[in-house]
Amino acid sequence: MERDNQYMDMAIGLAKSATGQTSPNPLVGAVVVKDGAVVGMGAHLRAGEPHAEVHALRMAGDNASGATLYVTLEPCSHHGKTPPCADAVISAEITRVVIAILDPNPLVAGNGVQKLRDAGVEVTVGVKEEEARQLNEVFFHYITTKHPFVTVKTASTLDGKIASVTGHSRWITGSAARDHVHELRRQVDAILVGVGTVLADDPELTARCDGQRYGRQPVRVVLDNQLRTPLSARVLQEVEKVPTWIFTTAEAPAEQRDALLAKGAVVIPVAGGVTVDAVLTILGERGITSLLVEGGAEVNGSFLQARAIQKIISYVSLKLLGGNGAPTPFGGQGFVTMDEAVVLTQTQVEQVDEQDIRIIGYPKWS
Ligand code: AOF
Ligand code: ZN
Repeated sequence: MERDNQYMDMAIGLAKSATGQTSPNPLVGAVVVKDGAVVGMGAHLRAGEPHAEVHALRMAGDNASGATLYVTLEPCSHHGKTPPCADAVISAEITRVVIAILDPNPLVAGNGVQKLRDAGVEVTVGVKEEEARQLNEVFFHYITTKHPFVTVKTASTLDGKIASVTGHSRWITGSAARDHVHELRRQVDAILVGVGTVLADDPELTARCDGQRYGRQPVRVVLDNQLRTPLSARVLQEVEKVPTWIFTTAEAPAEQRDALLAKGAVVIPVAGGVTVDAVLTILGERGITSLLVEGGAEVNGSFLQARAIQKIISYVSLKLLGGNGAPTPFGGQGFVTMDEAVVLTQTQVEQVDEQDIRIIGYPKWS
C-alpha cells in the first residue's frame, strides 16, 4: 500500500538520524499512525537506551490504542538491556504493526512477530525490506557472523596509484573527499592500518570535522608483526581518549611490547600469526561491529586474499601520477586470471567535486 511505504520511509529517516551512535545495536525508527495522523515517532539513539518503539509509543500515549505502528525492524521479544518491545506494543493496544524486515538476532528472529500475532495484532512484514536491510548492513553482518562488517576505503589517482614513485601521497584527493572519510570514520567502531602506513604517513587515525575531533572516536587498530610502531607515532597519542590496539605475534620483542604498553596501547599477541581471520574474530569478540580498513596496499591485499571485504569505498582523484613502482590500493599476491577478479555489485558512482569521484560497491564472493 502506498501509505505503508510513505510511513515506512518516515521511520527509515528517523532511524538514520542516529547513524554512527547505536553500535552494537541496529538503527531503528518507528512511527505511530492513528486515523491518518502521525501521533508518535521515535528512533533508537544509543545502546542501553529505549528502543525506537518505546519512544514512539510514549509520544503517542493514549492515542496508541487502535493505531498502526510502523517500525524498520521486527520488535524485539527478549529481555536485553531493555524489556521486550513486542510486550509494550501489545499493552499499548496497537492493532496493526508494519515491519520492514525481521530481526536476524537469534534471540528475536521471528519471535517478535509470533508474540504480536498470538496477541491478535495484525502484522505485515516486508515493506521497504531492501532499504531496511541496507540501513542495517553492519548489524545484520555482525549479528550473524560475529565478525565486524569490513569496509575498505581507498584513495587513488586516475591511473590507480596511492602514492608517487618516491612515496609522496599528501594529498591524493581534495578536501571534500577527505571530509567524507572523516564522516565515515565517525560511523565505524574501529579503523585498521598496517604498520607500514604508520611508518610512512604517521596518521592520527581519528575522526575530525573542521580540525575538531568528533565526540565519539573509533578504536585505532594497527597490524604490526614485529612491533615496529615508533613510540613517537601519532596513533600512540592520547590513547586514554582514543584507544589503540596493536595486533602482533607471540614472538614480537618483549622490550618493545612493554614500551608500547607503558604508552597505554593495548597489545594483542595472536598465537599462530596475525591472520585476517584471527584479527576479525578477536575484534568481533571485543564488540567491534564495523571496521574501516585504510590500508596500505599490503593490508588491503591481505583482506582481499582472505575474501574478508563486505564493502568498498574508492575515491578516485582525476589526476595522473604515472611511475612503474608507484603503489596501488591492493597489493599482496593478487588473483592470476580475470575469471578470479572480484566483481562489485550494487555499485554507485558519484562525483564529489571537479577533482574527485567516489565509487561504492559490494564484492560478490560466491
Ligand atoms: C527493537 N527496537 O529500537 C532496537 C532493537 O540490549 P537491548 O535491550 O538494547 O537489545 C538489543 C537487541 O534488540 C539488538 O541486538 C536487536 O536484536 C534489537 N534491537 N529492537 O525492537 C529497537 N534497537
Ligand atoms: Zn525492542
